[in-house]
Amino acid sequence: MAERTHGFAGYEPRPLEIIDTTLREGAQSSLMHDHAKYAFGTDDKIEIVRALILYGVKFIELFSPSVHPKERDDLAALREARDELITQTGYTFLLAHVRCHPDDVSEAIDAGVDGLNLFFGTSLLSRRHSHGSDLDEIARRARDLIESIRRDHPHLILRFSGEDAFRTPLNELYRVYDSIAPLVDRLGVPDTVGVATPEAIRVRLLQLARRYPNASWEAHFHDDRGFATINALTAIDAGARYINTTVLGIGERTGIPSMTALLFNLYVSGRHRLLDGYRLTESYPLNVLVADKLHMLVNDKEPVSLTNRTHTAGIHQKAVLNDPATYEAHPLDRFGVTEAEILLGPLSGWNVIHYFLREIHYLGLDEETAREITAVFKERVLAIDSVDRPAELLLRIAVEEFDLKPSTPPSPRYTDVYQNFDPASLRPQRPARERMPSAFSRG
Ligand code: HCA
Ligand code: CU
Repeated sequence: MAERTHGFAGYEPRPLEIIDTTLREGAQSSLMHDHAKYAFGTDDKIEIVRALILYGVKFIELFSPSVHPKERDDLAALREARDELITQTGYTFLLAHVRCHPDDVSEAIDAGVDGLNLFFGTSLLSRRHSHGSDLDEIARRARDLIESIRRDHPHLILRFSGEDAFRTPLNELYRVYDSIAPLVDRLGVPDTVGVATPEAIRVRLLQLARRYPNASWEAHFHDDRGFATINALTAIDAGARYINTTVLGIGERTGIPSMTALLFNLYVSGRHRLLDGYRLTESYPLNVLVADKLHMLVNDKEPVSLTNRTHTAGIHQKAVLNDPATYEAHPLDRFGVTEAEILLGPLSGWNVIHYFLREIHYLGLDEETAREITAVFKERVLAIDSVDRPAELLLRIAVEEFDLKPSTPPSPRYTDVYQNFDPASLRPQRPARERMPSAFSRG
């Protein structure tokens, strides 16, 4: 490992370090294809970075400033946002994702990042079709560049990844990593096209750890086969300390692991030591924040979501009434999926209120009305006494002031929808439709 004479030197990495890449990998999501609809503006990025820092993330990956002048300007704004939080949360490292190219590197350094996440395609396909360098040339160019960065900027945190590492035969990966491993703080093994299986990861990380016993490993898995989260969990078991995630798992094609899905899985499998320093109850609000930027709800494949606390099947509902644990195995309230967070979370907006009123309480309303109700609710909710639950206030406003009625008679199947938000609701309750009137007529 390199001599650590920089700011990172004083930092003791936790057993699990999330390297969040929502603003780099996430911004490459296919969702961003429709730029007019979805895009992270500077203010969005600041909000996301602040939320990540407050959540407990210490490493945030950003685009290289060479990608676009806008990225360079945004980087300055994000550094400022980060600096404002240092006294509250300690230091957060901002890392630029850069090609092994001297111009990209110097632009990132000039922009004042704390570290560089360098990458160079090592698989035969990227050698042939992407950059055209052979293995020896990759090794030489990366090594020369990294040596010069080390010499001139010893404080920088350096990582090197062989892009498409899981389609690069091990002996070929060795030819590149052998000369680079002693120079960097972390080695990355990205599964760029989502081919890896848990078994392949276990074997490969074991072999790599044997060859480079002093290296720290960073893992990055794409979800093409639906394995991204299980692969990340496996990599952690196999010794990777640094894991790339994004909020909601957004990224190229099917994306990479969702941060909250990963932490949730670690929690339910009792790996609490790995969760040190992460504010798990902020998980749901963080998901809502990013979903909101994408003009969507937290998606239904995300474990830390509102939809994961609803039960529609009649037979499920009956059992849940007797004991919610029958169909709810997981403590989602620990991850912030509670009525209070849903409605009062600092990031809750009109669309979650729209969903809450329509899908949870079956009130017929359009988006415009949801916006209006949200404005009234937000203004009034600050003044309510602690006995008055926010959901009751919201329903009173919706029914008494906006005259909302239950939407078109729900089909019999949907009368049985049942939600379980709070630990208090662990006691038996009547079905949702019967409960509804008491929710807004108090006492
Ligand atoms: C990319 C590809 C990448 C890089 C990951 C890494 C991948 O978009 O440049 O630098 O470790 O999946 O290989 O995201
Ligand atoms: Cu990727």
